[in-house]
Amino acid sequence: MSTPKADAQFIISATSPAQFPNLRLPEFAFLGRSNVGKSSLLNVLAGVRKLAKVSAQPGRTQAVNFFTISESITFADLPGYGFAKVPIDIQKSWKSLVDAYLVQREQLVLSFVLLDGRRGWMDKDLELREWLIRQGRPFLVVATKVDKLNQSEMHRGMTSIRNQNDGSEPVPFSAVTGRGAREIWQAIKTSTTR
Ligand SMILES: Nc1nc2c(ncn2[C@@H]2O[C@H](COP(=O)(O)OP(=O)(O)OP(=O)(O)O)[C@@H](O)[C@H]2O)c(=O)[nH]1
Ligand SMILES: [Mg+2]
Repeated sequence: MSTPKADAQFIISATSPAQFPNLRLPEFAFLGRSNVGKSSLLNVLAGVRKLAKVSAQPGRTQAVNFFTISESITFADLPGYGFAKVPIDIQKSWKSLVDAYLVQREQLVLSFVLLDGRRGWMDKDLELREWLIRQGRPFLVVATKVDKLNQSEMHRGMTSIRNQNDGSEPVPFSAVTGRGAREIWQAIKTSTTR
């Protein structure tokens, strides 16, 4: 895993739990609102620009996309929530797919909960947080798009995110500058060698 850029592979776009692949590798999930930057983060970590599809149109991905990295871990790019224009029946199918994933997935070792650094926690994010805690699922909060924040906005944003996360520090991340990628890789390595 020392050269994560070397080998990132797309496995499957699963639209139902029956399609979740059984690769027996430690898995990391990317969760968060639509458009928050999940696919962009995954691409930066993998060192491949267009591995996971980044879209300007929110709410497009309604599947769980699986990738292997150097044949040693898997990444699961989950569909984003909270996009108001998505029809209610699709929002429901999203919920059942993500619920099934988070309940069943034995190989899931750590989830990344992504929050827009400018917005912090929104209602749906807090619901997800409660849900992960109730399920006993470990997670790390990542504040995205911090390249858009100046120093004082950054300070305010991180403080507010931390305060609503039992004092746990979020990782500031930018897909534009690459800031935070090292810390996130460190968290991945720590969870796989535990
Ligand atoms: N400035 C800036 N823009 C970003 C960053 N990360 C993502 N974006 C932009 O935000 C938009 C959404 O990014 P995605 O990575 O597709 O977001 P997503 O969370 O995967 O979205 P869904 O798949 O729809 O849930 C794209 O236009 C990205 O280029 C970042 O760190 N900085
Ligand atoms: Mg995406």
